[in-house]
Amino acid sequence: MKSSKFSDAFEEARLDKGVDYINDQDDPAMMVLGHKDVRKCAHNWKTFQSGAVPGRIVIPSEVDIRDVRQIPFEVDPPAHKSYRDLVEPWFKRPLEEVYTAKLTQQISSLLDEVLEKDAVEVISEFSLVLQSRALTLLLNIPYSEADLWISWGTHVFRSEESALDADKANILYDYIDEQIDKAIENPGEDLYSVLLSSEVDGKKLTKEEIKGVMILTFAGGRDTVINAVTNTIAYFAEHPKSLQNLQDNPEIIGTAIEELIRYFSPLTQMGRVVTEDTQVCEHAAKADSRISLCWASANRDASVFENANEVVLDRKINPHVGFGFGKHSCLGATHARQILRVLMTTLTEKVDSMDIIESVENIEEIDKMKRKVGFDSITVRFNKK
Ligand code: EMZ
Repeated sequence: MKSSKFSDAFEEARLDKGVDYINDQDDPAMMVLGHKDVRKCAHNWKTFQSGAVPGRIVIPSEVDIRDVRQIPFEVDPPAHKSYRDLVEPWFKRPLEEVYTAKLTQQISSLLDEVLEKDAVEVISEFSLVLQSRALTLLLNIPYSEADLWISWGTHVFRSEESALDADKANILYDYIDEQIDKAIENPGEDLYSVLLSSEVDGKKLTKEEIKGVMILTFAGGRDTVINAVTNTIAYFAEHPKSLQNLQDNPEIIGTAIEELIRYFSPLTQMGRVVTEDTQVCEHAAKADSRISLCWASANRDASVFENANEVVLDRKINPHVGFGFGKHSCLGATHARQILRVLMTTLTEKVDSMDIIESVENIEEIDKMKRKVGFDSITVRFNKK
């Protein structure tokens, strides 16, 4: 089977009941699987809240490794809007010309590096490096800071030993505390300083709130972006004609980005906590229980997507939920899309073909749920034009 094939792990349950149940650290969740139901529940923030105990809406739950609330991710309206309005313009900067030019320069020189090697382990030598360097642009801090983040590995909360590693999480929390203190002493034009000088509803943000925004920025776009980049490389390695197609028809790059996000669904699901006894497609959901909005399942719903299990790079209508849906849709989506756009463009310019030498799949496993999200390792030869 092709390395870049990602099958639909949820089809049977979606067609059969529309939901499925998983246990996660004794805090079970009812997974909502159909596209329409996922969007309906995401829209209904009153009944399905994000502002529960910090970490509880994440699956696997992070309540044991985190007590800082991620902002605006774990806040409900109306406070959510004030925070979101504050950070939104900053997270739209990736659309600016200077930002794109810097990102292009970063990705282009990284590709030049891997093109000189015989074989490249894509995650450690390419995607992790790319994500970390690009994050310096999003934070507007010196490029050299990326080296430290690269040393942290793919996931800021997960390690080889544990899916939820409190010691590892503490490295990030201490680092962010330090950076906030540095910015207080010596303000600059970086995200920390911008947040320190901002007000929400007439009040200065507290250090705790700033930490909440920063943890989200570091954690939310880490493994998700790394997987999206790695999976994109795997896809074009195995579909050279598609790479050629992008080169001949660069106008399809926009739809190609959306299609690859739909197909890979870098984030499988996100939870919500139920605030009152209710029903989700005729299944009871009790107050204070958890549901999950399963983006990966909704993105393969055949009643919405024709040939849902195929990658159709020029798919015209693509209401995917790969970046979530509703008020909490991904804050980092502009940055992520721009990374994929620059990556694809640069690949078409510099790379003739790519050969996968070996790959080990990364299967996300929670209770009985098993889903391929990317690779644990994938070695590729990049061939120059
Ligand atoms: C949280 C989450 C946000 C969570 C969009 O998703 O991403 C996960 O990778 C983190 O572990 O804390 O930020």
